[in-house]
Amino acid sequence: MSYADHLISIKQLLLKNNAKIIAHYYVDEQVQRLAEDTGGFVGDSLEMARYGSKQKETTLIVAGVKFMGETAKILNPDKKVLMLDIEATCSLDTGCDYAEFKEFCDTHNDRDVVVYANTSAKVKSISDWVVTSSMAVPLIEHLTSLGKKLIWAPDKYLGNYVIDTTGADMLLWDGSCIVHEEYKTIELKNMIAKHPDCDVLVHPESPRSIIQLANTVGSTTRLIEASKASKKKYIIVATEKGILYQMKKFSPNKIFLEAPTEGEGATCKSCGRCPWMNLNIVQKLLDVFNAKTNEIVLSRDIINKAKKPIDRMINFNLNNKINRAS
Ligand code: CIZ
Repeated sequence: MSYADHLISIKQLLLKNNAKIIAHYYVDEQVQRLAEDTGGFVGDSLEMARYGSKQKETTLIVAGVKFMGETAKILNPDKKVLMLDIEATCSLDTGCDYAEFKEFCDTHNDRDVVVYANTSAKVKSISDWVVTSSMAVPLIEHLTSLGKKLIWAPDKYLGNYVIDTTGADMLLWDGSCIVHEEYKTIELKNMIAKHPDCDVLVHPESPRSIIQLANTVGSTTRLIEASKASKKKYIIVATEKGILYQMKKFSPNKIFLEAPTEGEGATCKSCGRCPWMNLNIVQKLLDVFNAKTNEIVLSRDIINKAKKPIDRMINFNLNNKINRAS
């Protein structure tokens, strides 16, 4: 089937089922295009959640990973939320088990609990704050100015970046993203040396030695903005390569290079591609309404508890007018 045929079929299915597609920057390029061309949305997890809440359609199709579907459900409990693939998860989410995390929090109950959006609804339900990478630094600065001691979970690299930037007193959970953890420092230095006329854009889920080589460190939205603003010919990108679709769309004349994941210490995970984001393929957009097993189901209790720290995040963002591109 051609792209045009897919587009016609998917538009009809969406109309018939009163549905809209909400996709993440990290999914397959064709899926992002189909979301855009059917009047849906592509963005980071915070924007996806916000956008979903404003739609009149009764069904949201989430092309991304499970925590994004759960956040969409928490903010839209009366809508049906369908994942393109219910097995699509995230190593940060699976690496932060609810029972173990609860024990950790109970042991340090003098600390406020801040969790990254990349966690399960259950983990969010026992947290004080949810953050995305776009607002981690300003929120932690704010909490630190109030004299708060914190627990941070699950990404230790993002946690360390926040501590380096804000000086916060945070206990870190030992989690990591299997994609960002794989970037290789010596190989990145070599790539920069080969392309001196370059900007280096790095997501803060990367190790500190990679972050130290960046011109810009930030969320997916921030990195896309930085790629647009860059005056350089070469842009080296250290984040999931699905994002390159958006970057190339806005800057067709720039040359984008994927930060190296091969080299000393590389494993079969080192491909710069998230295996779970990669489950979001076009065929599943055609099958999504018949799949039966891909609906996000959460109890009212979890929805009510997890909504509190998510609402706090959204309100903090609004009150502090954090730039969408930060
Ligand atoms: O929050 C998100 O969407 C993720 C996973 C990354 C980012 O930086 O936007």
